Amino acid sequence: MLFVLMACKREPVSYLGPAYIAAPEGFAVTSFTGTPSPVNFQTTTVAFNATFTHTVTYSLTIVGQTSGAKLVRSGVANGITNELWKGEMDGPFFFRDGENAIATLSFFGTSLTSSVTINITKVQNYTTCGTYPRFGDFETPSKVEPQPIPPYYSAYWASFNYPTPIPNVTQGVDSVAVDYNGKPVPSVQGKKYYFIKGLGDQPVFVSGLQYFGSLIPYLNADPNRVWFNIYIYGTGDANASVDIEMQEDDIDGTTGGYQGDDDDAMVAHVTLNHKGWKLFSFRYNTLVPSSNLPFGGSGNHIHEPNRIRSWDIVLLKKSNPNSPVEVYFDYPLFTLDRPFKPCK
Ligand SMILES: [Ca+2]
Ligand SMILES: [Ca+2]
Repeated sequence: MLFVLMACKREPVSYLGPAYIAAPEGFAVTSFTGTPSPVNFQTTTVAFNATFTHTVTYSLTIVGQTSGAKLVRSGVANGITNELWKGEMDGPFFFRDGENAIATLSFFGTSLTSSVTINITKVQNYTTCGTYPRFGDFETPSKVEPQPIPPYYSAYWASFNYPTPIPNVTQGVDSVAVDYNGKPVPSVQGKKYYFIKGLGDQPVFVSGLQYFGSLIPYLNADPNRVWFNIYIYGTGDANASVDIEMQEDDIDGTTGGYQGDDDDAMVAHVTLNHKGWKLFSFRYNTLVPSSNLPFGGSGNHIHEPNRIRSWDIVLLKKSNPNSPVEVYFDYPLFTLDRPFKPCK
């Protein structure tokens, strides 16, 4: 086998630019494996190995058959040796527990492909990548949505439309929502996400959701090091926007906890004019103090991420008070020193 590969290397190949080598006539994949399958990414890693008859530009594309999650790696070689996959993905969509992922080798200059199937029993636990608001994957609706008996609110999440409903607003956990354009909203992580939609009863404000569980351990005190990340689905409607408000218990505050008229709410303004799911990441020092004096605009204006005690995501109508708006979001996570990227 070694002799054959070496002999083949001497064959003429088509160079189409410095990084592209097309497969010559007679090109073949002589082996391709991805092991182990099934795989539990919380305890192990998949290794891909393959041999080709010739050195060629190849791509290894892994696609989750339920999630649509995708990872692509490319190279120029006559095979791949212990190419490790820890379950990470390129785009916003996460791989899912229980799904099959098909890994396909494709090559420059030929339609030939070769595939193997990896069954994922468990995806990685990405909550270990940072400080994770409890139940922030929204996979357990009873831990997020108000309950029909006291204490009304869930343990960590409070809907602004409960217990007093806001007219013309619906919000909660979903997995099969359809947006105002008639398009199904796919799940980006796991099977569920949170949504807020409607016209509300005010010109700008529609509704919101608050996380008020303790962020334990408290976040790092350096606003240059702390990032907030969240996946948000947009429909391209520039009328739709959200304010993400981090509520601090300022160091000079007069009363314990966050007081809207005495402490900072540090805000990220996000216009939802993108389409589909997108990961947004904000460095904490880029957030701006709220301009709303009784609601976070009267603090010390010092970024104190270690003093965040709660945060809100608030849906707003940015330009047209008569047009209803919508937002879908999932997997908020605070990270240190870098934006969230599926980690090891
Ligand atoms: Ca989720
Ligand atoms: Ca402050």
